[in-house]
Amino acid sequence: MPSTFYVTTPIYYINSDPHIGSAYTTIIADVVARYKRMMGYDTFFLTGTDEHGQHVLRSAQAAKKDPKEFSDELARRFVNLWKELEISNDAFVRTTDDYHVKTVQLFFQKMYDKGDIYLGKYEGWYCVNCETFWTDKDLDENNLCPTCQRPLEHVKEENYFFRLSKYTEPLLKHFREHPDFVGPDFRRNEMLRILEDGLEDVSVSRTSFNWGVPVPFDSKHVVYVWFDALVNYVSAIGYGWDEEMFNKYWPADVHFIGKEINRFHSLVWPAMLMSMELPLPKKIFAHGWLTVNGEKISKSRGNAVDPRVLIKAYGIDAVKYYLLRDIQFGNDGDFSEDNLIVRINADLANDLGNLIHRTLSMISQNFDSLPAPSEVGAYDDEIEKLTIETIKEYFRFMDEFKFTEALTNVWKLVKFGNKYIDLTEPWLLARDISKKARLATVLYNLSDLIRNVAIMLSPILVKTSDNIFKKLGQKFEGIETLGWHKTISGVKIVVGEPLFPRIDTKKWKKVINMTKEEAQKTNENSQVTIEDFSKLDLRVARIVKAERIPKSEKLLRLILDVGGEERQIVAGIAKIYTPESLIGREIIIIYNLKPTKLMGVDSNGMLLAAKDSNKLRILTVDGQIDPGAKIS
Ligand code: ME8
Repeated sequence: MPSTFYVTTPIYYINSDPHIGSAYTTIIADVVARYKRMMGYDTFFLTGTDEHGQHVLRSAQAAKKDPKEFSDELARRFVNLWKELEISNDAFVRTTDDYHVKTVQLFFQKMYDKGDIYLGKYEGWYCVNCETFWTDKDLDENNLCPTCQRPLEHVKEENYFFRLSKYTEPLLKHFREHPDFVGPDFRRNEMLRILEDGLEDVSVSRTSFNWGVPVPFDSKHVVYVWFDALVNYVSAIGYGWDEEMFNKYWPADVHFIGKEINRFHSLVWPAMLMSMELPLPKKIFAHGWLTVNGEKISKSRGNAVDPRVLIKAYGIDAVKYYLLRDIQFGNDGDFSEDNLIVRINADLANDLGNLIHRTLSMISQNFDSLPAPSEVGAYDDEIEKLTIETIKEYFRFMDEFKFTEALTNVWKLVKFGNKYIDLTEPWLLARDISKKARLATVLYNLSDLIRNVAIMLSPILVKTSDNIFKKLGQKFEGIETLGWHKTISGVKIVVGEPLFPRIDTKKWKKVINMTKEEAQKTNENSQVTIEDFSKLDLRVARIVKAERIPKSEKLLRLILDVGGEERQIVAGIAKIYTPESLIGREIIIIYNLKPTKLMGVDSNGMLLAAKDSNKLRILTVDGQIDPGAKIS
């Protein structure tokens, strides 16, 4: 049986825009999922959106939208963001999905039948923003929500209650028997303290509104949004609808969450699972909170940074590297744009970028292909030993979610690579033909170090690692190839451009607090020159024939007249345009795009279309113009 690994993020409330804080947890979970896949685990990575409850309902009402329509629109933002951030989730759960709703009802019914849910009256405080009940003893003199510091509402409702108190002792026992159940240790200790005080029963239904999962046996009630949300971790992997999948992945190996929702995950959720007689997750890891440039992330401060702005300006790999390297996972941390730039210049451009560029340049100047090792010499033992040690330490740190340490350790090797160049002086070896064999070994050793670094970085710097492999003419053939002297020699290498250009801090405008559009316009990195633009040959084309491509919902085959020349292109617009509606229309195409095949059909060019969050429209010209006309 292959081993499985199941990792989750919190499911995010749809009514706040995703920011660098929500992206942080998802990026971490993605790194872990990629690492586990690389290690050969059959990995399942889940994220999603939390769409029920009073807060979402009120936001929908404020936007004058039906809550389901509102949710559909906003959930898409998360789906799209994760795509842009190259998040490799295997599923995306929405709490409005049918299978999820049914599973929540199954939980509620079973727990009720067992006597763990009973009808009662709730009177106390409620934070609509955090969807959390609070009692007087939780509050200080300001009567604000202890988590988000917003005003609370007084609630008096008939509610169903979950007999959480019954699970105090079983939970204490579980915590004692599984010291690693909650991480980091100081978060486990916080939970233990709450447990030692004894748990009180909690409200698990609401009656004052109806945007939620209906309680199966009492239509006046909807299930409390947190009860509903926590069930996502099992509903998404088949509980109640695909037993085989559920048994394959449950219990989860790790739930990654922020510290403010630890109580729900480490106390309420395990108690619900105990009530359902299901195994508990192996680990809950509650990380700290990020601030941005020293301030709490909030819309009103304007620092709820859209992660897209950052990746546009700095690149996804650099942002990820910075987050994992500079912020000690588990503790609170600050996202500082200055420090991000320092990391890019020092670690990525200088240490890693230079090592690779120097090595590849010397190979291309002195050999036709990547040379095989030949004559051994001084410092070879050292580079081998350090590579092997680094790999060992890397596994240890990654397995413990110690990303800062894992990267610091890899960088020790990167720095040693540069030092090895200084010590072995390959530029001197290159001057003397009798030293060619030694030069071959030095450059092979460096290539091998770089290849090992690329493998270790691959769960984090996905694109960069892929690029390094291409530059070295290598293919990643599995984790067994992580080790000394497993680089294939005799292959063509590609020097190309350095991987990370240095940021000139004198000219650079920082992007935090900018909108996506401003950021795009401001920095040279994301600007194109007129020469760049002139590489594109854009032309007007008239559609003369259009038809659906069999077995494809999205694709149309279009025959175009481009100034007397007939062209065929394939366009993904079948869901929006019928073939008939397109005949005779004048569209804009990229004329000099490399031809490709889509669903086996040749496509020679691409039409341009504009897209917002839910519409797509083809670009046309303002009035009649001859097909073939150039766009400039
Ligand atoms: O709580 N720093 O959703 P949510 C680090 N729907 N992480 C942060 C952060 C910050 N400043 N801000 C947000 C909910 N996060 C519930 C969860 S799960 C069954 C239901 C991350 O949209 C962090 O992971 O408020 C935090 O726990 C989560 O976003 C809260 O997301």
